[in-house]
Amino acid sequence: MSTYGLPNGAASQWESSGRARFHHNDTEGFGEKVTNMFTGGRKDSLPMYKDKPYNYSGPGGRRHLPPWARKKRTLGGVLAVLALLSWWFGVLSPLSWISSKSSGEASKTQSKGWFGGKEVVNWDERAERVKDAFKISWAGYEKYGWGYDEYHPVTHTGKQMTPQGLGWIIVDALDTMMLMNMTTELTHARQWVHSNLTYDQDHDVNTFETTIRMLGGLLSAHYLSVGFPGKFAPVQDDISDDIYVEKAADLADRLLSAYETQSGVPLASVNLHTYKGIPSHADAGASSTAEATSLQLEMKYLAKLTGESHYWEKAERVMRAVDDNQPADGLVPIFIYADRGTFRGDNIRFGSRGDSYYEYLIKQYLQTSQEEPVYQAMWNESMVGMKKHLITYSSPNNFTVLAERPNGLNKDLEAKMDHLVCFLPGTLALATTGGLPLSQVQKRPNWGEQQEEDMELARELTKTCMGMYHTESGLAPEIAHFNIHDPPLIYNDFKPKEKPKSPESFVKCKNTACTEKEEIGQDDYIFKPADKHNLQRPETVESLFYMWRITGDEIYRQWGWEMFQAFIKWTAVEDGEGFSSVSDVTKLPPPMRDNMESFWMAETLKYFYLLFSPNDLLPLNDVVFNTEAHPFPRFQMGKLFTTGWERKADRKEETPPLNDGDGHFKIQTIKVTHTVQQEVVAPETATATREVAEAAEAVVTQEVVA
Ligand code: DMJ
Repeated sequence: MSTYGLPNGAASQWESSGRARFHHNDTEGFGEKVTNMFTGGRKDSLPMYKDKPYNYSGPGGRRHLPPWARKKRTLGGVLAVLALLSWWFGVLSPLSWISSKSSGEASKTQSKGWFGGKEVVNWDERAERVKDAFKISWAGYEKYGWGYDEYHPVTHTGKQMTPQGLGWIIVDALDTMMLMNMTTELTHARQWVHSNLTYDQDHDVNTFETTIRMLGGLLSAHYLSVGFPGKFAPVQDDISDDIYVEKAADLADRLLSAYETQSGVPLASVNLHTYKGIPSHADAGASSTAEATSLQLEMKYLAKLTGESHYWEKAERVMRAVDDNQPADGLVPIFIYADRGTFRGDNIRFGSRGDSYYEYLIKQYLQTSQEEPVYQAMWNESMVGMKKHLITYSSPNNFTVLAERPNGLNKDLEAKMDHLVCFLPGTLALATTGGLPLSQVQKRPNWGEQQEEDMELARELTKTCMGMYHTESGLAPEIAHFNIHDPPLIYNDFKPKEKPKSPESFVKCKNTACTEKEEIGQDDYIFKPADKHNLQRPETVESLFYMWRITGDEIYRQWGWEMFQAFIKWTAVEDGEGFSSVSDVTKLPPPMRDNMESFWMAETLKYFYLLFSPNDLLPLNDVVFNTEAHPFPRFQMGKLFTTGWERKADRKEETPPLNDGDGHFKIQTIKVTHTVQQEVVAPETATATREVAEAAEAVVTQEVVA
């Protein structure tokens, strides 16, 4: 088989994507700690497939150890963590020679310190600290969990999700290793993919998760290795250059069986061996809307690489099925029936099960070099809908909140933000500028008030997401509930320059000399007990990355550094050999959950690294990142591909009235500002409904959510 080539029209973009500072091979250091590097995958457990190890509490976590072991490990752990932290922050600093060597003047910037002072920051050095965190995470996994799909860094155990494992952690991390130029580690991973990875396994897997992580991981590994020969961690071995795309095509063929439904909307799961789609066991068999509509970037890039149009057509058909429902104001309910292609329920949100539907609208438009305006139109509609129905403001500090309508657009607003929502501000900035620097696009004739407004909204939402990190540990919880004005203030009810604004900073001085400070924003939200965990999710640093690249405002890098330090400080496991998700960000130290999500290395550390690296490492206008942070090239459709569908001609252009037909729970938005409105909800109905909503929510937070 010949090497799969570059997509037409992408070559010049790739040539422009220079990365001059990464030349050396990375052979020293952490790799040497690994003792069982080539032992192969262990196959001793066959747990049920779980698309995310969301509620894993693990056998034998810290608290389950016998007292003698606990003591010994605690002492060892404390020493290890002390050593790690002091090394990290430069007290012992065996890495200080790296920083003194690598601190080129060009990478140093003068930033405004938190209280106005000047601070010289070496961002290259900070990117190296992220690489160190990746190396530690990878080395721990290599040593104790090699080949397993789940890794528990406290107990040093692993689990497979299918009999022989799916390469969940290895495949998801390939492109991060390439970007970080980690040749030794990549060589090992590539060998494993070549010798151990098979998708011919008689087991159900989640269609979406397997697409975004495995298919996405293989495709971006192909892109970075074949698209930039010799540039990103070049590996010398006898394995074919086509290794990644061949595995990707085999996997995609198996996944496509999920799309064999009457409507074309994919089923939630698929058996990889029998090529059989399987409906969700919950939600009356309906698929999650975000899951069904976040497969297109992967299938379309594969179609482009292989010239096989059926990948394209199957993925695209889903978009038509969704749009045929003519969702009001472009906002979609979070479930969709795969057989009929109709929505289930009215729950509208940009959090779990809604999120990447919106993300993939604008990214599909960008992926095919803006040749498919239908997706931009759908994105634009959804942004209009978001501003009209979902954007509100917290009380007392007017942080901008992207809320939910759990019972439909005509019903009450719930001011809840999943961490997952925090992808949106960065994506909004990307959509507004196409990924080009703001200073450049502002000079264009088509730039105007609307675009300025959207950038301002992106800034405010990023600040809200960053505000969620202002906890005891500096880590955000999974979900925050905001206190909002009563009645809610709604974005669209304010003129562009009169929209409520959050405070300039998260702290304020309590005296003129500013010797005493106070945090702002703590009264604006609460965390419910079931939502206080942190899964090492990437969405906020993802937005910081886009906001930095686009606006050039260094505050986003500074916030990223603060966040990164909190991750290092509180998620490092006791023996210093890895990082774990934690179960309560308000406790110090936050208790460990003993799980390292694959997106920690695939997404979170990748976005930190990109945030602190020079901007020519994967220029935003050359690539699109899939929802698992795997970069794909933008390309032209060429002769082989076309948008094979049109929106219904009889589209309803109107938006629904803001009442539910039977009088109660009408949402009254207010005009301009601060006019006191009357209570429009009968109190007893409101209380009852809130109780039901809270009960439902308690169930929801126990589920595995994307
Ligand atoms: C990732 O798998 C993807 O980013 C997905 O879109 C949402 N959930 C996780 C990260 O939080």
